[in-house]
Amino acid sequence: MALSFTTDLQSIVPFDLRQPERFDSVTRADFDDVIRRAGVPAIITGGMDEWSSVDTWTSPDRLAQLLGEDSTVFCRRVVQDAVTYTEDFIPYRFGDFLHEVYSIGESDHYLTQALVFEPEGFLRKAIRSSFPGLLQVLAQDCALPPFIEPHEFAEGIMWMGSGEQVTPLHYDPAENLNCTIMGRKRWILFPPDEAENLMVDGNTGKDGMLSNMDDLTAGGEWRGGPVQVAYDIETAPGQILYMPAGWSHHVLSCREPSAAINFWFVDHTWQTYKRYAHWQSRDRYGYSDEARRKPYSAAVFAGVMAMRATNRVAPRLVPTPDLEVGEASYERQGAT
Ligand SMILES: O=C(O)CCC(=O)C(=O)O
Repeated sequence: MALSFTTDLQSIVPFDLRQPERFDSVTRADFDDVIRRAGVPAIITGGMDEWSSVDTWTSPDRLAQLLGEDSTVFCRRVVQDAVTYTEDFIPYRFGDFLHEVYSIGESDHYLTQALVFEPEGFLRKAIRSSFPGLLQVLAQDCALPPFIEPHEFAEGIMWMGSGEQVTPLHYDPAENLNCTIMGRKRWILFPPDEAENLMVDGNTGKDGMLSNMDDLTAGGEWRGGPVQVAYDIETAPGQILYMPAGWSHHVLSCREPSAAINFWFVDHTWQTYKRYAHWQSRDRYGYSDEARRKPYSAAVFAGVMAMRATNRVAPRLVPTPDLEVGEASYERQGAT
């Protein structure tokens, strides 16, 4: 059974699928004290009021004007029944991509991980070397959500596709604010301590990759372990999905063009690192190892706090040359 945007997942799985709490007009204090502290996914509205892209990117004209049709962007090859996540970033002419997305409504390419918002300080240098392209010019139609500050995020990157893209079940080590500009997406989310229940076929869960939702629901039955907590969330333009660190997510784009920018964070609380460590401290079979968890989370927490302090006191510590639109400093071409 292939999980599609319209699959009635609740009729297949033996656990309740939850809906996120929704927040409007979030202040800095609300974000830290209520949303982040709760440690579960949430939908935030009102945080993208400054984004003209929500209105203007519904047609390709503005994007073509900003980036230029002859610019090169880097795309991931779309695999419908994606079993695993493959970062085969393919250089592609932006004008051709726009035509596929808006006019044909079908494309084998998924523009992912294009850096639009850069962090401050030395992180800037680190981020530059690991991302496939710089589309910073697009930032002028978007904005940092008002409840975060430039030194807090690691990167703000773009995702754009013609519809029906799949990003298979995986987790990321940082908190995430995923801001939808165009199109709807469905997110199936599980907290870090469910990771063992999502691994089938000998998958260890290392490097953030877990089983695929299609495998987990093959034959119309749940094939994973005894899951207690899962969310089934739909995002729409103007909405921001907050996802805590380490949450496994399987993402399906609806059958319409989609664009989003997500912000990953480096500015965390001790709670976040305890969660992060939950899935990092695994034994070689992929099972969570309680004894390694505490020292591991303490070490990661100390490391990130040091990085954050350095980033604050020494902004621009390592000067980075400005790049042109679409120019890449990315060195992992062909990597998976
Ligand atoms: O939108 C997608 O296809 C995937 C997004 C994602 O994995 C993320 O924001 O972490």
